[in-house]
Amino acid sequence: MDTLWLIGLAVTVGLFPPLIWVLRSFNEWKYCHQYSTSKTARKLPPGHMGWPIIGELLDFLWCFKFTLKPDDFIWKRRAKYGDTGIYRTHLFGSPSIITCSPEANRFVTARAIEDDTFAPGWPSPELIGVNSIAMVEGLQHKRIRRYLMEAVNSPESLARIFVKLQPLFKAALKNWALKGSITAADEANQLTFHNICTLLFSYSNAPLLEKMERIYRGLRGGIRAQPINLPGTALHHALKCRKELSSILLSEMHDRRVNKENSKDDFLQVLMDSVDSNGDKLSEEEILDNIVSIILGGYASTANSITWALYYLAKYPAVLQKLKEENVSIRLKKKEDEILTYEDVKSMDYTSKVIDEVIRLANISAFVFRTASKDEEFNGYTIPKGWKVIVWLRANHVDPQYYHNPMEFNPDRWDGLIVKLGVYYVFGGGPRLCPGNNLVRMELFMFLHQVCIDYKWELSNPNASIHFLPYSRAIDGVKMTFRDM
Ligand code: HEM
Ligand SMILES: *[C@@H]1O[C@H](CO)[C@@H](O)[C@H](O)[C@H]1NC(C)=O
Ligand SMILES: *[C@@H]1O[C@H](CO)[C@@H](O)[C@H](O)[C@H]1NC(C)=O
Ligand SMILES: CC(=O)N[C@H]1CO[C@H](CO)[C@@H](O)[C@@H]1O
Repeated sequence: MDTLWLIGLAVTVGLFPPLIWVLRSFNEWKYCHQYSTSKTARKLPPGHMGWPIIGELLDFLWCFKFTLKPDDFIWKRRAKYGDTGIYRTHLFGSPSIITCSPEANRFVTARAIEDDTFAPGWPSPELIGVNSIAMVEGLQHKRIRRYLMEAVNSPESLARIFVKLQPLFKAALKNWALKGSITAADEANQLTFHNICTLLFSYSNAPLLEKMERIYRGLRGGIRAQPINLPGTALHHALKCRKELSSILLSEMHDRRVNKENSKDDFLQVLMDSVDSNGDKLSEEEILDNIVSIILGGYASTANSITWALYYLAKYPAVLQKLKEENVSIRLKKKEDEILTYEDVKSMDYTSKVIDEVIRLANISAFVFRTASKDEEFNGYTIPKGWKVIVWLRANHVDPQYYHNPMEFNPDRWDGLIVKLGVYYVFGGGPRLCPGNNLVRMELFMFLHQVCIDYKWELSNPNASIHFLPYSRAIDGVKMTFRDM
């Protein structure tokens, strides 16, 4: 009996290393064998494809969830394979290329619009919409983008935002102070959702806003979920929400079409009315899909920026003090109830640097995804057709090569600092550069202007740990006391 057991143990122990070796080699062989012979000129970037099925997911989770040092994922590969700026891996179910140097990131993102080499890598096209700016490619992308930019990024639109949003910011801040203590992330979400519905559809009554928020949550849940459409799944629910949203918006558009008096001064109206040089308009489907895209692109990102701004200003009182000082010259020039304008922000240098710094440090958009539509070469490495490309933006934003003492929140670092192209890439670049970049900056100008003059706040848990999945957030939602000055 004992001998049998011992033999069994010996065999098991003896088989263990070969088994590990087989498992460890399986993905490498499966995805890379056609590149490995020295005869082919094509060479994959350095890296490893990890374990069967899961690839390198465990290492990813290790860095993002357990050690809470997300960029170790990149630093480790740099240390092991050299600073190539491009690595191969297997993540989220696909063989993938990670790019992380400014040059490689720009190689993938900043290409001519007519070049369809890197298609968007979004999941669930049926939720985002096949006509969404984030889905379409090439000339169709250029066409849709022109309308969208007119709605959200033209000087006229941006100037009008100041009139529409400042009363909302003012009311929200007053309400926060009445509460005395708040969870900043929740309040910023609510405020931002109200803002975005106002800008898009001029919606402001509470039941309608609640309904829209519920629909949004359903949609978003589906985008993150497994792609299984059965009753009870998140995707199923999300598709239902999307239908509900369509019917609300189609009837809104219908009302505006049949009666000109129903037209309003908002993004939806611009999308409905604008004509291109051929006299063409967007179709209703195209408008719908892009309204969804604006909400998906603009809601959480703006709310997070507001939350992180409060967080960093609470941690760096000297910065807050300088920010306040800038208001003197601006506010003293104005009458009691006069609001900040689009013209004013051009002279708000320090506030502008605070905004740049918040967005640099807060990793609002940590990655961008693409799919390679054909084989492509970067610095002698092949990016194979069909592989996903993960454009790793975040590492460069805190790389000491480019930023002195990178983890410090220091708006003055921007005085005369010129980083090379692709380093400060918070809004991406090239033809898909974030179309909401000015919109979010204007919202932050309005918010910071009001909050720094009239209120004071203090973090309840200054040492709350920061988590990175699915996005960067303090684990307590940034609880704080919030009072009138
Ligand atoms: C701090 C806030 C924001 C950050 C950091 C951010 C970041 C980004 C990044 C990195 C991209 C590029 C994606 C790619 O290359 O595939 C992008 C695209 C996009 N963003 Fe933003 N964004 C922000 C706010 C907004 C806002 C307020 C809107 C609302 C209009 C918006 C709407 C979009 C849309 C529609 C796209 C897709 C553009 C295209 O594919 O051509 N974003 N954003
Ligand atoms: C932003 O990303 C960097 C690098 O991954 C990380 O060190 C930093 O803590 C992150 N900050 C936030 C607020 O997520
Ligand atoms: C937070 O941590 C710092 C040092 O790491 C410590 O001095 C401080 O007392 C802590 N604050 C709270 C509220 O725990
Ligand atoms: C810190 C600071 O100087 N704040 C000023 C901002 O502007 C108002 C005028 O509206 C002054 O009263 C504050 O002293």
